[in-house]
Amino acid sequence: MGSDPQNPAIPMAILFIFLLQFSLSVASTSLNEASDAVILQNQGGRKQREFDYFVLALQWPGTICKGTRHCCSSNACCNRSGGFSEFTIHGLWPDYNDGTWPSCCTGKEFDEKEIHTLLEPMKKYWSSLSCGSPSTCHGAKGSFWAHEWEKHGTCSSPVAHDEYGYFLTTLNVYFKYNVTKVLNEAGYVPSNTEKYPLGGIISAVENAFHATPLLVCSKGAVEELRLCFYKDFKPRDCVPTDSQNAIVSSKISCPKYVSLPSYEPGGKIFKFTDSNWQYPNA
Ligand code: U2P
Repeated sequence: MGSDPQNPAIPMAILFIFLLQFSLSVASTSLNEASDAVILQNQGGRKQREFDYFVLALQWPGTICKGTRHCCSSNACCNRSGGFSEFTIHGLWPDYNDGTWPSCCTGKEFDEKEIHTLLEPMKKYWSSLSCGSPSTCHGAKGSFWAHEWEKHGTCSSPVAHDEYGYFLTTLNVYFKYNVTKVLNEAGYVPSNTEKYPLGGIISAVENAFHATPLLVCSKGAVEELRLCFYKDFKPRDCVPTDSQNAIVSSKISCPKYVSLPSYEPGGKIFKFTDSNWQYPNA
């Protein structure tokens, strides 16, 4: 069927109907998605509703490693050659808008085999910076990755469906929103002598990603920087709360001027005792 070149109203009308149908189908999909919100049930039978948004929590190894008192083979502060000059991943956390979050949503236990193709970037960018085995959801002890998957990853449905999807998604978001690069370009580089304005760091991230991050400090040094995302991974402002009872905002947790300490493992000498590394004088 040819269209009348003298009367563009006919194809325009067809286009309009098509666009109308398309937008209605998109709208009905979103409505269905809203009404089909996932209710997750953890092993204890506790029901938890679908999360509202994601927090990508990044840690600053220079600050965390400086507090290392005890070494072991799983602590990258002790055994990483070349030190750290960038943020590494703490976790991707599904959160609620009210500042709380779901946790331990299914009984799916961590299985390293499922992410064997991701191990190289995982070791480098999602390093464990402590020896303590964080307790996992079901009373068991596990690795850092096991903890993050079992506590947070299992709650990230319907966005990430399984362990591989959870870790791959997190790595991709981490690489796409490269905070270290943004800060370096703004002149905020690792240093054991410089102090930087907190507002300047926040503005640099806001200018790059058009959303407000949350910073957590320890003794005046940046310990964590958190970026927040809608479920489609478009950046959004972070909610300045940390747990049900304690409000944590960058302003409360961090002073006006903060440091980004550098860290070289060679700067400290560790001794190896049996399965644990310790400071010589520990
Ligand atoms: O901040 C202390 C710990 O609480 C968990 N947390 C914090 C903020 C948030 O938005 N979501 C969240 O889960 C983290 O627990 P972890 O993963 O370390 O067990 C955070 O470290």
